[in-house]
Amino acid sequence: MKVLVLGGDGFCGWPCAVNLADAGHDVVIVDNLSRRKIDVDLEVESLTPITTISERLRAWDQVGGKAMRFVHLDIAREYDRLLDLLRSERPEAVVHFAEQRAAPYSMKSSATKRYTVDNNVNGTHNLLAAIVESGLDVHIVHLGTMGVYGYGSHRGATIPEGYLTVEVPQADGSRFTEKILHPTDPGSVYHMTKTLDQLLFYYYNKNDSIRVTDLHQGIVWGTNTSLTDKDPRLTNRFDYDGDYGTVLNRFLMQAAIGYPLTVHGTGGQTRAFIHIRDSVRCVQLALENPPTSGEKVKIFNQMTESHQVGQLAQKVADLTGAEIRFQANPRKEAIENDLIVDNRCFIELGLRPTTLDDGLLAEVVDVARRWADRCDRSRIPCLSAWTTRQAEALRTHA
Ligand code: NAD
Ligand code: USQ
Repeated sequence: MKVLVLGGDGFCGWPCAVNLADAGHDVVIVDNLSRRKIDVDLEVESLTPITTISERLRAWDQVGGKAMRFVHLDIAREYDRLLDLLRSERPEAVVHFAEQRAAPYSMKSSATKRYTVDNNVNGTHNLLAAIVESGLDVHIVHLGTMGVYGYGSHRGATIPEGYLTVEVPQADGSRFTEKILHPTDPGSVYHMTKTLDQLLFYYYNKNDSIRVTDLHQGIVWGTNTSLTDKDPRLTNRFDYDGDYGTVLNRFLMQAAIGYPLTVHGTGGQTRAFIHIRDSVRCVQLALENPPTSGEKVKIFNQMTESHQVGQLAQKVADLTGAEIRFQANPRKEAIENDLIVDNRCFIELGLRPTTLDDGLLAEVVDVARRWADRCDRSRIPCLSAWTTRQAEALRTHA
């Protein structure tokens, strides 16, 4: 199948592109390399040394991988080029990773809030409008987030895969039932853009019958897959800094370099997780099982397990002997929340979840130890505060 992978130079996109090529698909990576430029602005680098996209593609060729092509294009700002690309490539599917994905980065300043909204909402809308204008029947597989459901109390209810069945009371006392998009409750400007994406998909699916699978993905951990491990030039990025590093990879990296594990607040926050190998597999499963014509947006919860942040820290500490240090929470988020998630769609499609107990935690620690001298410790603290109140708390507890 001909597939455009938007954002295919990023942390989730690169191993996904390689996996799809390996599975025999004809892959074109589309990326504006903005993630690499943000690293330059933030004066930080991936813990693992990553090569340029050209070098990555050369290395992939040399290890015998099915050739992939690269197009440098900004999907949020270059609408005409995006439309031309769709018309010339005529893909059967587009995998859409191309968004600014860090919640802390999105909350740093009004400039990063505006950039995140402009980039993410325009990018998704441009893609939808261009598919309609091209007249092609293209299946979009979009990387959304578990965070669209929010991390308040769900009072023990299981989060369904996108749609909630509700009863609507009528004036005459009767009730009818309806399936609606699960209410959204974003916790950052970044997460808010994903809830807006959801609505864009809903509308274009209803109006133009665009086929969409929206993957509500949890926090991705790990770094490489068996394919990106084939050559050092294929190595995937490993974000550890206070803006882009995500919690479990940060804890594993911190343990590797002897830095106390940075638990925000009480550590009672529960989040959903998925290993990068499963993330890659899920995208392939979603691509190869598209919605039928006229089917409403398919929504899958792309996660394999839920954990409380404090308990994760304890697990990493037990494994490595690391110290845990509780920090003032830079985020405005619930002190504690429950999170029970239905993920049957992928299990039924054949996903066999990789869990924390499968020995891969130690593998990430090994990767981090190997590159420990590339770590800039001054970039580890999370300094992006959600409101002036959190900023004040950070200053007081510094
Ligand atoms: P990333 O920042 O590493 O990769 C995103 C890629 O998209 C980058 O290569 C960037 O240069 C590119 N990009 C951004 N805006 C673009 C634009 N306007 N035009 C072209 N390219 C553009 O992020 P990631 O971790 O790989 O995440 C990919 C997707 O998966 C995101 O949409 C994110 O929201 C979602 N997701 C990520 C995680 C996670 O833990 N990393 C979890 C859930 C969902
Ligand atoms: N946290 C800590 N210590 C740290 C870093 C984070 O306690 O050093 C806490 C945060 O306060 C938060 C939780 O860990 O409660 C998760 O933070 P995170 O940065 O790991 O994840 P998040 O901001 O939610 O974002 C990441 C990705 C995003 C994706 C999302 C999936 O960056 O692209 O959408 O995970 S989810 O969380 O399921 O919404």
